[in-house]
Order: sequence, then C-alpha cells, then structure tokens
Amino acid sequence: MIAPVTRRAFLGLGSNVGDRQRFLSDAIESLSGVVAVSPLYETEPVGGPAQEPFLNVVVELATALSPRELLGVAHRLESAAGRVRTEHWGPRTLDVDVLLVGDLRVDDGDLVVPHPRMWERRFVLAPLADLAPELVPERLLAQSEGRVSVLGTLEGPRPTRRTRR
Ligand code: GSY
Repeated sequence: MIAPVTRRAFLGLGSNVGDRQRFLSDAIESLSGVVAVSPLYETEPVGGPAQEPFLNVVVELATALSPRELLGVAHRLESAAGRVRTEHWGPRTLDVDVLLVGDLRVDDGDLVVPHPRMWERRFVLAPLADLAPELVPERLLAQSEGRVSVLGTLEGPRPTRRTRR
C-alpha cells in the first residue's frame, strides 16, 4: 500500500459575532492534525459592510486531506458554529478559509488555493508569519490591509495590546 502524503496546510479562522473566542477554540479543538496555532489577533474588518472587529488566528495542520476535503472540513466547522450566510462578506460567527495546502494549486470556481486574497490581508499574513515566516514576504506584510493587534494566545489572552500597522 502507498502511504498517504502528509502536507503542511494552513487554515485561517475568523469570528466577529457572539462569543468570538469560544467559536475559534471549539473549531480548533475539533480539527485533526493541528501542529500549531498562531497568537490570537483582534483585527479591523476588511471588505464588506461596517461591522464589529474580528478575532483571527491561523492554524497549521499536518494533513493528508486534499484541498477539497479541507474545504468540506471548513464548511462543517462553520455550520457547527451556527453560521448563517446572509450578507456577502458580512458579520459571521465563524469563517474558515483554506489558505495553503503544501505547494498544491487549485483553481476551481468554489475553491482557489493558495487563497486568492490572502496576500493582501494583514489579518491573514500577520498570524501566518508568526507560524511560517519563510512563507510571508516582509514587503507583502508591510503593504497588506487592515490594522491588527496581538491579544495573546487563545487559551490565555493578555490584557495589553501590540498594534501592528
Ligand atoms: O475571509 C475571512 C472573513 N473576513 C474577515 C476576517 O476574518 N477578519 C477581518 N479582519 N476582516 C475580514 N473580512 C472578511 S470577509
């Protein structure tokens, strides 16, 4: 039998409705193959209508799942958080984006990997750079959109904030 290929994959998680921290923690607890979780960030909303600030993290997985299987996992986590898709890019209990799956590339209508907008979003690049600095060019991080503040870790946020522009 051929052993499945395990890849280094990254998911971006965000929440800006209800108990934001609980939605993120519950989602991460139910994931398999978690290698690392970035610091917890509070982030300015990027795109969509005026809305409340997000909490964001990036999670690194060691996984043999395909990008499409990971998209299925993402949708299941969002449903478990009671997410209702009302407004495009509007407030949400949980958003899970498939950012990177090893060096795989996918370009389907409903799934593009690497995630097509990740390189412009500081709420993705800052936590991704914490986990994998070699994947995030400094120049892109500096140019990216939206203010972000490190709150600490998901388990034990610190009260003080470090703002990154
Ligand atoms: O694509 C993820 C959902 N989302 C976010 C987010 O998670 N964080 C911030 N700061 N802005 C966002 N805009 C969208 S859409």
